[in-house]
Amino acid sequence: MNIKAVQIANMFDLKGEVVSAESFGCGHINDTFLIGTDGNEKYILQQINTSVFKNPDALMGNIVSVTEFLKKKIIAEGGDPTRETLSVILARDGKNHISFDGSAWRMYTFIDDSVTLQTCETPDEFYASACGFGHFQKLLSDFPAHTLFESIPDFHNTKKRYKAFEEAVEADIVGRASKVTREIEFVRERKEFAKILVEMQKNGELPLRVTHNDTKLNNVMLTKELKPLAVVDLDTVMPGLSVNDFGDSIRFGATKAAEDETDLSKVIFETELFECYAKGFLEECGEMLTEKEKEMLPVGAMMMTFECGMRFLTDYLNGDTYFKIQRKNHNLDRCRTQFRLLEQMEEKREELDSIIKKYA
Ligand code: ADP
Ligand code: GN1
Ligand code: MG
Repeated sequence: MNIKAVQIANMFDLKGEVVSAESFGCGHINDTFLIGTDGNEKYILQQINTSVFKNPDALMGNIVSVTEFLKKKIIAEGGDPTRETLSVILARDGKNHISFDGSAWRMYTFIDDSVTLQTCETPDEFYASACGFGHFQKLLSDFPAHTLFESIPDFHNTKKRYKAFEEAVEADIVGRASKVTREIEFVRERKEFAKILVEMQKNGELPLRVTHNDTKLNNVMLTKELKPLAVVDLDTVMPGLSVNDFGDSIRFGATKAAEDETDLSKVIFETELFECYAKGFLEECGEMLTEKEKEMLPVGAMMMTFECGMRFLTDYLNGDTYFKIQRKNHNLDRCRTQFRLLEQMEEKREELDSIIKKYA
């Protein structure tokens, strides 16, 4: 039991007395706790990572307005607003989060009787996650984008991410660059590629939409029957590109290997998984996407895989200050799986294009 989490949980307006507080989930950014009470209610308590999210007030403003908007839509389509999106629990003083000892904390109801997957075992699971994220995209299609605070500026600006990578190589503050010359070269060979989507957005070929921006498998909850239930981890809901939302799911889920698998022979990009994600995503939100967006979905997959691998490498070079790590070289292991997946996507590009054409 985490005593500090219990103390903080008691500052929120909960039904029942807090009886347990245990670390929960596998997120790389926030610290998450499952809070048990002496009644039937369970809650999710999170310490917001304020070195990543520097303005928790504005961040929570986003989450409250997005979830209120979603709840109205969910009610209108006959769904259950208490289970199909996050519900923010207010603190006893009426605020939507708590500042405690310089840190920021928030509480959600726990979405019970649900499943969060860390890897995909079957195409059906991945299809369900695609429907979940595709539906989320559709529900937010008329959300007023200008009211959203940009919680992490330039989050998927791959061109700027490339610049940050070169700066990390140059500074080499923990002396690791000489250990990863192959990975550095891999990134440099793709310097031009890094710019493609950023430039298409700038010149109007791809529209900015309200997107999730962190669509990995463990950010969508499924029912026990493996049907889509709720999209969580709404910190990065901001204006972004639909192809990146598609792509981030593919980079994480279109393989049976974990993101940090060290045996690269197991890191196999599964075209079959790509296909069932494409099918589910396009069934849910294909109608609202432009022809160009659909055409660029495979590039979104390659871009997010490239960008994420490059971010892991950058963090490794910077001494592991951004992503939580559980072991030595963790970020390097993560980087290598991403680059292995990207190589396979590049080889299979034509096949991926024709799969998209089939469902577009
Ligand atoms: P991070 O930003 O660190 O990834 P998340 O918000 O994704 O944090 O939370 C971590 C994990 O906790 C999620 O992957 C999910 O499994 C679980 N989780 C988050 N919110 C809820 C909730 N309201 N109900 C049940 N589980 C949740
Ligand atoms: C982080 O928060 P989490 O674990 O869902 C990261 C994503 C990365 C992902 C890699 C805010 O996601 O951008 O793609 O790790 N989130 C943030 O697993 O940086
Ligand atoms: Mg998460």
